[in-house]
Amino acid sequence: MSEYSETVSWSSFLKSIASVSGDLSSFTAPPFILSPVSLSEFSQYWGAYQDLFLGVAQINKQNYEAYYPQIRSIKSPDVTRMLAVLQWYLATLKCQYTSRTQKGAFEKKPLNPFLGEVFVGKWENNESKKSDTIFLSEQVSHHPPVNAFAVFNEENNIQVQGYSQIKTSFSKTLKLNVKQQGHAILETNGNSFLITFPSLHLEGMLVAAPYVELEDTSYIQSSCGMIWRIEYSGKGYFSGQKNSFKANLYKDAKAMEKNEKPIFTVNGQWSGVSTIFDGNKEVLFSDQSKHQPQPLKVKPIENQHNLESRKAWDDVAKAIELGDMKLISQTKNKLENNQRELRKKEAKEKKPWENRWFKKVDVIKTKTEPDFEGDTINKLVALAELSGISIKNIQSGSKTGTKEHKKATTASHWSFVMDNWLNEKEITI
Ligand code: 0T9
Repeated sequence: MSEYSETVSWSSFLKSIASVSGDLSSFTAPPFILSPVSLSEFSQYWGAYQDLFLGVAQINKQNYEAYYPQIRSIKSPDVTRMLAVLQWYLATLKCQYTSRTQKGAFEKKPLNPFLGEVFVGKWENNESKKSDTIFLSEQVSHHPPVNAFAVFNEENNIQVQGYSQIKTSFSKTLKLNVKQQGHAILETNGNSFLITFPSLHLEGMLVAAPYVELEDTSYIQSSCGMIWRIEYSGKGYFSGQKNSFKANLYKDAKAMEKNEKPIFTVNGQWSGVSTIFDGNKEVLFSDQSKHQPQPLKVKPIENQHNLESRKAWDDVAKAIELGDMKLISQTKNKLENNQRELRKKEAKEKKPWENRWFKKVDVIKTKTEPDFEGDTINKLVALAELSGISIKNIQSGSKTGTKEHKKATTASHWSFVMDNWLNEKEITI
């Protein structure tokens, strides 16, 4: 419970939600629940654990047995890589979904990015530029909001890219339910992995202290055939703890569908400790407290481009920090009116906004045109086929057998265009 739970502003906010139930962006929330951080910053967490991220790229035939000395039954570099990918993924979950709300704080409503908003930075690893990890995030659509991102390290030959689009709805009990569309694709040294996104909901709304709990299932399908099925639950299902999960590693999607015995099972809290069942005993798999996220290096606001998130939202962020409702809506309106004017101008001149580093690729159409751009899209199609996961524009991780899959007609996905970044003239890291 937060100190705000009994305030008039919170209860009237809850009432307005209960009566309309719909698009969150249309509500005026009380200032204490507003975050000065834009949603375009959230995808940085894919790279926050540099040790785990780069660690995935370094696995080879010579060293794979040394990665998890406590686990005896690892038989190939592919298995080590699956474990390392899961470990990195779990760490990113912690960053994406809980770190912001620790130490007694709670989830706040992030700023809603505008079309073309970017957020960029890097993780410096040592002297050479090639060994830096670059992070790019771009708001590729405003209605509906879609954020695309890429994290890459040239020297280590590893890259993760993807995009996320969320759909929110309130239940009658004022639970905020969030479904995600999109995916992430990790590529390193000839291996690729399709990562789907879990559904989530916010708990604690009634007491004005919301926090995220993940639910349902997500998958990590590897080009080597193996697949992780990760199931999430809150307090009380697999264990008495919040942020619980259970991940099963299968040799392929067929074995998963048939519920064959998994190669490995990992159990625990994605925000804390998890263990792995090895032969006949449970050993430690991952302890999140042993890994520290590395802060992203971002240019000071003075040196930023107008499209860069922190510069563009600076006035609004300051108003939020002051808790000044009037100033918040003044500064926000200014930004939003500017955006509306821009869209009008573009419509009049018939020059629609052009995305910067990402391109929307129609997978159904391009499948028959072999010369389409973006090798990663080929991988997406291949990995989806291996896993039985739908390639259409429906909830992330839905299977091809579902009604939604049969009903859906489009399959367009955002893909990173490296050349556009290499030719970028205005925005620097
Ligand atoms: C993609 C992530 C996503 C975005 C956020 C639901 C949420 C917006 C989407 C799914 C990232 O990779 C992972 C993490 C957290 C998600 C956010 C948590 C959250 O509360 C917001 C929603 C839209 C709200 O702002 C709810 C407002 C509420 C706190 C007060 C009314």
